[in-house]
Amino acid sequence: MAGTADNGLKIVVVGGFGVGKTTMVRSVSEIRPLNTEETMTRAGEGVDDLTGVGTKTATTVAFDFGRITLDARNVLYLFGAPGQERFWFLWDRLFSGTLGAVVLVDTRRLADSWYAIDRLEHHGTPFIVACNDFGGPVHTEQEIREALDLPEHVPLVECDARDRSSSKYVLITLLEHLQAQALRETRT
Ligand SMILES: Nc1nc2c(ncn2[C@@H]2O[C@H](COP(=O)(O)OP(=O)(O)OP(=O)(O)O)[C@@H](O)[C@H]2O)c(=O)[nH]1
Ligand SMILES: [Mg+2]
Repeated sequence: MAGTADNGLKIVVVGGFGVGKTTMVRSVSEIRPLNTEETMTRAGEGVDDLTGVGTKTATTVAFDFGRITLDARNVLYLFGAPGQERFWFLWDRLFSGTLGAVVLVDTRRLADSWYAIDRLEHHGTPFIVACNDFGGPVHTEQEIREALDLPEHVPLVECDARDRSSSKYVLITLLEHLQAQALRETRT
């Protein structure tokens, strides 16, 4: 990796099992991302709830890692969290030193995102919520905000994690949110 960038910004993509975190890190990273995926085996049957993610064959067991160069001095390091409940103990470590987070949501399984939001609020890590398009029922923004108990100041966007420009837009929304928050803090 280039030794020139002197400002590494850490961003985490978090959310429930199979919401598309690895897909998002893969689609935006400019390096071939490090994935710590393992094939899902029959041992996971009955443990992993595959409702809505029936065709899934691999799952993240540690984290995904990707990189995006912003300019000559600033680099984004993207970490994708593991989604399965038995790996959630890794999240608190992953959140340390994080500038901000994207909570990816599958609107068919909104409750799966509660824990991620709860942990981020606990850590005081700023975040935005991105609804990944799985072709599920269309909810209004208000319905999603209510289901997630999401305050008005937290941005809520839609995305397709498989699409590079869509995933980029999510990251830009997060960076703008962080910038706006930093501005507010310097004024007060
Ligand atoms: N339809 C649709 N499928 C998607 C989208 N994003 C990801 N997928 C698919 O959903 C499945 C799960 O994606 P992953 O990226 O592995 O999800 P994950 O959140 O990393 O999963 P874990 O690490 O196991 O928690 C894969 O089969 C993807 O191809 C999307 O935007 N739309
Ligand atoms: Mg994954």
